[in-house]
Amino acid sequence: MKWEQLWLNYQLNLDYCDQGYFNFVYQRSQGERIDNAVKELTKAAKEMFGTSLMVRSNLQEIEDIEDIEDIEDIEDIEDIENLEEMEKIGGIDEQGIVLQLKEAATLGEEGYQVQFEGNKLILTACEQKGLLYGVFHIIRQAKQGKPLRELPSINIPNNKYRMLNHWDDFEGKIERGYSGRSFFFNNREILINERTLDYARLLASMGINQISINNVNVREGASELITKKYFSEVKVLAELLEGYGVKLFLSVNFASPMVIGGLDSADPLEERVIAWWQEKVKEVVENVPNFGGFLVKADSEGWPGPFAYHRNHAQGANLLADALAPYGGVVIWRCFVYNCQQDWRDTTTDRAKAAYDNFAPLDGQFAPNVILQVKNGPVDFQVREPVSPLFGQMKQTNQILEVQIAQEYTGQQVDCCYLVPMWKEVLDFRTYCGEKEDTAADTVTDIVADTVADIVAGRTFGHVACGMAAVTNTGDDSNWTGHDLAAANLYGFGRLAWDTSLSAEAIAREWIAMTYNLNKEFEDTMVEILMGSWPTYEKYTSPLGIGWMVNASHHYGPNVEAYEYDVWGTYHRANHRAIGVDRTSTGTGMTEQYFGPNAQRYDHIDTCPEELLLFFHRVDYTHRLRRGVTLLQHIYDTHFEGVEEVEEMIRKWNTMKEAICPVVHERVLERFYRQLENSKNWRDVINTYFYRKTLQPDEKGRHIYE
Ligand code: GCV
Repeated sequence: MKWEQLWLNYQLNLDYCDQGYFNFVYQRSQGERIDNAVKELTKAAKEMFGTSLMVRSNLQEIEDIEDIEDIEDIEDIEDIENLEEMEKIGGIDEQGIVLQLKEAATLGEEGYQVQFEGNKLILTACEQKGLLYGVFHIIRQAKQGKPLRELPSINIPNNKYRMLNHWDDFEGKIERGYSGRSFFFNNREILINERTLDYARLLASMGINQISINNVNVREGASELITKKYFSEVKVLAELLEGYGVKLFLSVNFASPMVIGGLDSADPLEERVIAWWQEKVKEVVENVPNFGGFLVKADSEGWPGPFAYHRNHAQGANLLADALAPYGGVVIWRCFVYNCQQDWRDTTTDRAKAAYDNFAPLDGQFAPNVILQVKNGPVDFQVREPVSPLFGQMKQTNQILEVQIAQEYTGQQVDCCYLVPMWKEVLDFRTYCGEKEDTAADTVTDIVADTVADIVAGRTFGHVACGMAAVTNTGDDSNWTGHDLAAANLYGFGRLAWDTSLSAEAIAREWIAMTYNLNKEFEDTMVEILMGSWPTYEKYTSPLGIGWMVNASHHYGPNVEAYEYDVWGTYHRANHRAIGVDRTSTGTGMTEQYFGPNAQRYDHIDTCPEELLLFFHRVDYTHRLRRGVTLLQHIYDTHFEGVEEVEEMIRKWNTMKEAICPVVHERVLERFYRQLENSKNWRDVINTYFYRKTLQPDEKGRHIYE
């Protein structure tokens, strides 16, 4: 199957002011990633400007220069050590881009610097990766039609880890995948082809530097990925990705010593288990030298973990971390640990408290190469959740923020839902984790950098291994993401993970400019569609942070009580009078997991942000919201509005018919019609449910089915 190029689809733009720079590349330093950067520049120059990029590299130039007769100063060609020197002597002075590696402590491993000298743009980095990212930035600038002189002079990523997690199963299906099958696996074989290469290019272009390729639910024999049966393919894949600055990780089963090792235990404190992991990691690293490490889902939704041996998660994670440490590898350990066998009649157990309860007390006990991966919210990627209270609690533990690009609960890439605004809210959330600091004279008392973005970037506690990860939304559909507009989420995640200060709108505009060729008016229309899409989705689905109310198992479409009497701990407990779980200090006590100002804000119904009202409080339908309407009326209003807004999105999309390629326009339109049906279904099911509970009609007399 042929696949599209997303934002790397270089279109001809002969009006671009700085295309002259794409005539020459002076490659002053050598290496595989730099070669890949040059290949990308060559491709971009050809497709955007019809130019054949001339590449001058040290080695080539030494050969070329022998042909230059009038360079009298050169007595011994071997004395010329580098291209820079030769450029001076030989007068090679065409407009172009210089790529050079130089020591510069401030740029770190991945940053780059842009300077202009005469008619050359000098791109400098300490490591090859920096040049690769810099080149993609130059191309991005050109693709948006912006002058190269407007590039920031220095660009360094905010987060060290910028990771995608694939939930690809070994047979080729993708868990919560809505865009076809895996392009990594088919029938327990690893796929490596032209598409893999294009994927690596896409990853580097948005700044992603780590991926785990297999599902955290390590099923269908995927445990064998760390056996000799698969080493040669894993190695080839790791090398291909490495060429684009991407480290390969594998998800592993905590019980691997039993599943593939023939032991009868996986107890993290048992000597033979420890020895097994050490031997296993050695074998992996010997065969796959670029290997990044493991991603682990343990004691979670039925998957094995240290609890089976009465050990805690620090003991579990350290077992793998100690084995990886000699090779510089890391363990990314997920905090998605909760009781999934709850009795709905038990009102004291609160799933939302579980990650905090299981991990916060272990702060200080994790090995330095363990990184805890924490979902953005305390439950599970719902359309609206508060930020997980675990952020800020673990001062001595590396943390990664996990979000979900795949829209499991936000429309499954059928409904348009641009998620960058949600992630921005999470990143900008102030935890107030500095407030409880010791006030003794010699300790830091004011930690002002206390947002989630600060914490995962390492600014708050000085962690060096931390960042952001996301469950990806890619598959083998020709457009990669099922819904064409869902590619904005993929791109947006990468860009945000690199620079958390970017606004959601700026990212949307950038993605649009990179992907489509639109005038300002159409760009604005598309921005409106994207920016309005999350609030719209929220309006027609479950109200005010209550979450769930989806069909069981596949999680698409409304089903108010599907999880109400089930074991998953996701209850709304609606009756004829009220709805919601009391998570305040007089309820389950979850609000107390937050630092002072947040704990107080969430604890009181009058100060609780209304979009989270039903997450933290049990509220009567007659309760008046700040805008004066009752809770019940708010539910009715938002559900009618949600459908109207989808209709408006479709109207807007139709105004863009001339501006978007017909195949894409039609593809998106088809999704919008499905979204409209979905929104109507949600509206009617939710409104009818609450009408039946309360027997109170809509104040505005709109139709609610009985
Ligand atoms: C990979 C949710 C999803 C599961 C997923 C799990 C997780 O429960 O429904 O499909 O499993 O999250 O994050 O591990």
